[in-house]
Amino acid sequence: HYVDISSEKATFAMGCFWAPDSLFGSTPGVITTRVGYAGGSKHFLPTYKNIGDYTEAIQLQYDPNTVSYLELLNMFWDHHDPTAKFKKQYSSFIYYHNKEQKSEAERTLNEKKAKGLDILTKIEPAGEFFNAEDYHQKYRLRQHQNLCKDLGLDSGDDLIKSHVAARLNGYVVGQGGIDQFDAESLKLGLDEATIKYVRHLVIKYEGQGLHC
Ligand code: MHO
Repeated sequence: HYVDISSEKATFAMGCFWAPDSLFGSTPGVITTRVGYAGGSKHFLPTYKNIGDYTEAIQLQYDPNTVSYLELLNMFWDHHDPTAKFKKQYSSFIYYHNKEQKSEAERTLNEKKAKGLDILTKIEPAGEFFNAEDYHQKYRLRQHQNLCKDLGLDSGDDLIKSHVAARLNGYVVGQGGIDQFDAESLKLGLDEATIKYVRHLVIKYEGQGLHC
């Protein structure tokens, strides 16, 4: 049956983009994810090897009826250290897509500052987002080439556009947890063998957190 899903974008930079790709990928309401480079100079094409003044970032497409921007912001704050000084590649940014996102981002940042935290996060309008190289898309899922093959996820573009890829990229490192996986594995259209393979990984890594 057809479900009309409205979607919005959110873009965050919170260090190496592999971890947030898994974190958000298995979050209910997140539809697709892509990792790339944001916030740098115009007329420059950033790559991983030649990133210039760009920052590693993640862009989500999400259903605001299932997950709110505020919930995503809370995950942003909770899953990196916004007080740590890094080179620009790994710096903390919120790139807003509209006025509402801007004011919510500012409000949460001011709350942190009011607690005395020296927050280095910058809030900027979302500009052009350059997809990272294929080998960075769904980095954790890609470590299981058998899965990608079975699911027909061959190219970086497949990995960017696929909802199933977004979710599995979280589940293979335990994000989302086993109860959530069991509740949605059939809805994702996974076959029995895939479910068995992924289940084992969710159980193995659940609660271990993310690293880069
Ligand atoms: N420590 C990781 C960071 C990769 S990340 C996509 C590495 O250099 O392999 O910047």
